[in-house]
Amino acid sequence: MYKKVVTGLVLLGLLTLVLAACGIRDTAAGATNTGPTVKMSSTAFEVTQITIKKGQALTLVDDVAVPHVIKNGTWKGSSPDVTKEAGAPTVDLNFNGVQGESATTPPFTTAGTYHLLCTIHPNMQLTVIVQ
Ligand SMILES: [Cu+2]
Repeated sequence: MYKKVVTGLVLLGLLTLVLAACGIRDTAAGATNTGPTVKMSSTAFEVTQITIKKGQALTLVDDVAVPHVIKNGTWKGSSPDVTKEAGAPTVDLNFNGVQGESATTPPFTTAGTYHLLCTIHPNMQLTVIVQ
């Protein structure tokens, strides 16, 4: 009887160690490939320009219940020009008007200056400087 209880406690201890080790590994994996976050209001990005490091991605968060369609390009007057610069990742993110919705671009792997726009809202654009 005593032996069974001791064996049970030892097994429980081992299980705890294994679970703790897994928890640590999960946290480390989740920390990779992060980059800054830019929020969006109903018709604009919260900043007009952001600087990131080579290899980082950009996470966009819709702060309001308004849809946005984010692509490579700039507004030319009242027309969206969705030309993608050389070296830029292809960005094509759809926000469906759900407050708090977020989406992440592919990583920016080449240093340079790039432009993103929202095809719905005139002059809603963001300059991304990759260093
Ligand atoms: Cu928009």
